[in-house]
Amino acid sequence: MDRILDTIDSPADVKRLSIPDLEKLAAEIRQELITVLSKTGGHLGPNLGVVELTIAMHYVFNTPEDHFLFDVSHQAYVHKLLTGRREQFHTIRTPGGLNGFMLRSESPHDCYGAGHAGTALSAALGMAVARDRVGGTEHVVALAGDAAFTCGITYEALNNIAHHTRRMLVVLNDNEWSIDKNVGAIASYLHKIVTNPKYDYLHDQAAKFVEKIGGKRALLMARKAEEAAKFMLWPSVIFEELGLKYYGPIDGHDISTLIKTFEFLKTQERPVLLHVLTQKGKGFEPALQKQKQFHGLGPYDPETGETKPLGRRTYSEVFADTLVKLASMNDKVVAITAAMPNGTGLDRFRTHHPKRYFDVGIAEEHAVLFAAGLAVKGFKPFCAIYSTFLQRAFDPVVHDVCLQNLPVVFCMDRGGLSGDDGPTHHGLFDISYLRAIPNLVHMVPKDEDELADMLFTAMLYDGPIAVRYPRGVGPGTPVKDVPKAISIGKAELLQHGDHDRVAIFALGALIPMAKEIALKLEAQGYPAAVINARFAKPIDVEMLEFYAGSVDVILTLEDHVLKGGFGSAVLEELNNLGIDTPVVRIGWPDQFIEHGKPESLRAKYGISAESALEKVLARLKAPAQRALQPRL
Ligand SMILES: Cc1ncc(C[n+]2csc(CCOP(=O)(O)OP(=O)(O)O)c2C)c(N)n1
Repeated sequence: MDRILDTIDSPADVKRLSIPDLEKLAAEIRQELITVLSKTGGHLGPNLGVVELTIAMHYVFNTPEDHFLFDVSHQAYVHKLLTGRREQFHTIRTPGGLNGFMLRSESPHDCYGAGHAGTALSAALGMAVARDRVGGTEHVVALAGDAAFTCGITYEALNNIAHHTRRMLVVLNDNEWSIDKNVGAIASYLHKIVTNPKYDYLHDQAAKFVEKIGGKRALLMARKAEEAAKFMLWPSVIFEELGLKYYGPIDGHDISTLIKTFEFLKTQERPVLLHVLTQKGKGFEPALQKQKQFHGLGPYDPETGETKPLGRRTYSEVFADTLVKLASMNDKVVAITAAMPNGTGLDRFRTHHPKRYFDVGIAEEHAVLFAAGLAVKGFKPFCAIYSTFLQRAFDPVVHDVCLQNLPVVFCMDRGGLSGDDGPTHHGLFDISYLRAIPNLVHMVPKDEDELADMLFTAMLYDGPIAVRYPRGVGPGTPVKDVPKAISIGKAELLQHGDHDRVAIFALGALIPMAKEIALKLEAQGYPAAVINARFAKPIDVEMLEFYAGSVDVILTLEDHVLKGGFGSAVLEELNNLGIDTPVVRIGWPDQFIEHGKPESLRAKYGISAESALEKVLARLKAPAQRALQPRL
């Protein structure tokens, strides 16, 4: 049977459809999402929840002239399907294919890219103010989930909106879920609105009204709608007090009501917030049953929703299991997550130590400040925040934790390339941004067992300390029952000979690559030592000095940008020592890396044994260009 979806090449095609056809389109989009994502993986639950909402937005507004901003933008797949990307949709999140988030370079309909939460309202306000300045007529619509309202910056925007623009629409997509169940006072507050017995009455009135005016001319409708809006309006203190007219809550799966409501709101000359209720995972039973998993996942069976087990424990799981153990040893240990209990593994910790577990919402700055306060009072907070999201808390890390030398542990999951999520989620900057901060120690484990040792070391250490570990599974090294402490700033010599010509200092996940390079160098007559650097700060200066004085080339390997990274730290130390042994650095170049499979991205950008070998051999074979300088 012909699909309506196959006739949608742009939002103009959506506008031509009748309500029954729009409903049919919604069902087809759901099926498309379930089928395609079963192969590519992705944010299925959030997108199943916004199908009708996105259709209605495109029915009423006109992108790209009007602007849609989706908070995080993990729920923008439907928008992609309706804005000329239907034929490429099967490539989503695959190498060279569509990105899983909004991307300005991907389409004129993506006016604003995102991947981190809480950005939509502020950016939308900027666009609305810019429009007002030049007398534009376009609409700016920011769609944000209920969890975005746990982000501080969302309130920083709300604090400004009414003062700076008369026309902007905020759509609060309330499904009561973040990735886990949404938490905190705001979540309870929204829940109170939608469960208030008065709501049913108001909703009925609104629905009746919308029914009555259906089909009348737009102007008349707008005027009547204004009247009827009294019924829809819920005197919600928080948004109204902040100067936004509040409407709702309305059923986010009722296309007809959504369209009529947007048509009315479009006429409003004031900032408004529309509260829409949706169901995350709607239309796919496994996604409704397993909300957390289906927020975002890899490939699954499109019939049953079953996923393939990974076989080994992930780094996140090893982290969480170790922390459970440490908390049993030390009653000062507490764990903090910023809305990522599942992703960080801390849901396991919550099961064992519920009173020592804190989910603070999508609030990384607050998480770090909260940890600082706990540390002041003698607790040992382990702050589990992905490398990419800790960027948001840079100032509290500097100003509150490190400046006061507080014993907070930063556990940075997804340190390194994140793969198919792409540039918003790669954790490629943390060594650079943390290495510059006095007092902070930065560690990188080579395997699961060393991660456990590093967490134990962090528990004992009386100061700020960070550990980064990669996404997914590690090499499968068994974890000892009892972890051991590692000396701060001491590297581990993994293999060496009597006449090494090269010293390879590698960090974390790149140790196997270091061993492969050493084998290849050996085969060409250049024996090489392999060092597990362990620390990006402080680096093992003694080991570095020893090898710099005896080998011809030093090679550094890191899953991190070269600028300011581990290799840069090595160069700085050599410079301090007055040693000019040539250094070949392998790491990510000075550009944002697209999404893709880690192996192919590494090959493309030269983070490979072959590329390292070529560069090292070129150095070894080049005529000596250096004279050893006396030590200063
Ligand atoms: C700064 C930041 N922290 C954490 C995340 C991880 N994250 C992605 S989506 C999400 C939950 C979003 O929930 P909500 O906004 O309610 O949208 P829904 O998925 O429920 O539609 C979180 C915590 C992020 N993207 N950005």
